[in-house]
Amino acid sequence: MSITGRIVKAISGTYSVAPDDRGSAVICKPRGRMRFEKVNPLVGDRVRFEENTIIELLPRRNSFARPPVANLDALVILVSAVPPITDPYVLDLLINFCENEAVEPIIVINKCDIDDYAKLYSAYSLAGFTVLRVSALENTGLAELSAAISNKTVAFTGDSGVGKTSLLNSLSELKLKTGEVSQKLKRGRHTTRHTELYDIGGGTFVADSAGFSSVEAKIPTANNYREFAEYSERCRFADCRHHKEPDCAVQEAVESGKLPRVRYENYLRLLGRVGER
Ligand SMILES: Nc1nc2c(ncn2[C@@H]2O[C@H](COP(=O)(O)OP(=O)(O)OP(=O)(O)O)[C@@H](O)[C@H]2O)c(=O)[nH]1
Ligand SMILES: [Mg+2]
Ligand SMILES: [Zn+2]
Repeated sequence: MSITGRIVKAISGTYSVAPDDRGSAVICKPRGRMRFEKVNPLVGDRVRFEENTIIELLPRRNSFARPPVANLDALVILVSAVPPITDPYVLDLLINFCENEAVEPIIVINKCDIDDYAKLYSAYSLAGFTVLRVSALENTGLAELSAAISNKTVAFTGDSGVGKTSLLNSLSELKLKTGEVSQKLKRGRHTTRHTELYDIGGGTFVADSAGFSSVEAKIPTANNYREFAEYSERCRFADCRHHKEPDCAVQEAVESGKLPRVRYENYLRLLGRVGER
């Protein structure tokens, strides 16, 4: 007899499934036909399984390639002004993935004990995003973050070394392995190597996964700049791309400081890339 559950861990084609009846997790492989159909189960996927075989993937609300997770309530994007310094363009790519999947991004500036990334904080707050400041090292800002993710299933994402696992440890009783940031390369060492969903209490589940050093894999669409909407209706042309068109209310808002310039510059860069496809 088959039962339903949720995938909580994925390591090279083997999955741990937590049954809905709250029994302990069961190690499963997808059944042969699913592999044949190239269905790729993800952490967070709801499945039907029988003994040690996943027999059906239930419909998803949303899914991501980076990190490889499904059915999120929010995506927590970690950034840092300390190596590995987050390029706002990478942040915008991740935000665009969220907009495509209608998942709310929560931007978290980590390592604020050293630098609180004031420029990024003001630009993304101005754009209307939730931006929180924390230090996983000194345990500051954790109450606000806990409140923002309370009772939700979320994933932490961001460059290797930005402090995803450290932050998860700080928010919970977990003692997961963390890694150093290479002084020479100013990059993390890819310490976390698989994706796993952790129950941190209060109905909150957090997926930790391998960090990345590039997200160029799939270019999202450029029309996802939510803060442009209230201005773009006043552009002279209904199909204004806010680039070289005259009487563009978006460009005027950027010039007058009502819209953050960094977002606009990333928008133009993305517009160019999308056009290349
Ligand atoms: N100063 C400071 N260092 C931090 C903070 N959070 C994490 N670190 C350090 O950053 C390094 C990387 O932390 P990890 O938690 O392993 O980073 P990660 O994002 O999980 O990295 P991957 O698993 O490789 O993707 C460690 O040396 C941490 O001690 C912080 O708030 N302040
Ligand atoms: Mg990690
Ligand atoms: Zn315009």
